[in-house]
Amino acid sequence: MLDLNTKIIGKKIICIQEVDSTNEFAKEIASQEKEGTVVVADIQRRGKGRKLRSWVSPKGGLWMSVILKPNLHPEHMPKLVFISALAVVETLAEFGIEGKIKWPNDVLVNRKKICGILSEGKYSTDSVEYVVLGIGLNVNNEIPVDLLDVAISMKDVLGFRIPLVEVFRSLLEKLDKWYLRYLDGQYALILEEWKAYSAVIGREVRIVGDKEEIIGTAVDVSDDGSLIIALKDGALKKIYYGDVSLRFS
Ligand code: BT5
Repeated sequence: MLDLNTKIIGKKIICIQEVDSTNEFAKEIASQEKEGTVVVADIQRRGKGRKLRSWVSPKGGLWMSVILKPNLHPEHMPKLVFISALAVVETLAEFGIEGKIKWPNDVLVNRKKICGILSEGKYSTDSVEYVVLGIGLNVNNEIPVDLLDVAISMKDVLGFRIPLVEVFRSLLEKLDKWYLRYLDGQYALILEEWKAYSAVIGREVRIVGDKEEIIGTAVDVSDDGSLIIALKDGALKKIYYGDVSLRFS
């Protein structure tokens, strides 16, 4: 039994040995579940990233999805990715690892991706039915050769394996703490903390979106989840989607 100290997150935990995707599984059951229910799997056969990219999910990693039903306007949904990244960074810190957040959904260690976050949801223009927050954290799993330049695990950083269940417990507790702050409307605190751990703020970045590529300096994040870029001519532009790479690093 997991001895959890949480108010909402993890009151019910569904553990599966092997599943296509914990996010897909969680979405299927989300309407019937109370918020806080967590789906966790040893292995994902078809772990998903954004835009149909795949997320490599062999045994040894933490692959989980949390069902949330915040009674808030959908405009506040992007901040759920921020609180997830904060919970991951704090969890890493508990194990002596310094993580940095790369907008919008990555946590990096030594400039390599240790965690990806995928938020999906069902909502109308003015209310949220549910949000599924998917978190993939490389813990003891092997990183495939073709990702070794861009991905890293906690085991690789520390040089030894750590109990997956301890990482899971820590992450659920941190997520619970940040989710309570989120429900309490502590958005300024969330943005400030996020910025404190950001790998992008103050840096020159290149952002590849669906239709355009932008180069500029990342100066801030906004309450609506966007990244604010100062362009060469000094104009500010809000970016809502894209892949960021840090320049001159
Ligand atoms: C993400 O997408 O980073 C979101 C990943 C979310 C995974 C979790 S696991 C639990 C839940 N269930 C799911 O099915 N998904 C969620 P994106 O920013 O699009 O990044 C995807 C890219 O990351 C891939 O194209 C690879 O380059 C890289 N990648 C794949 N597997 C990785 C891994 N295990 N570690 C680090 N990088 C990886």
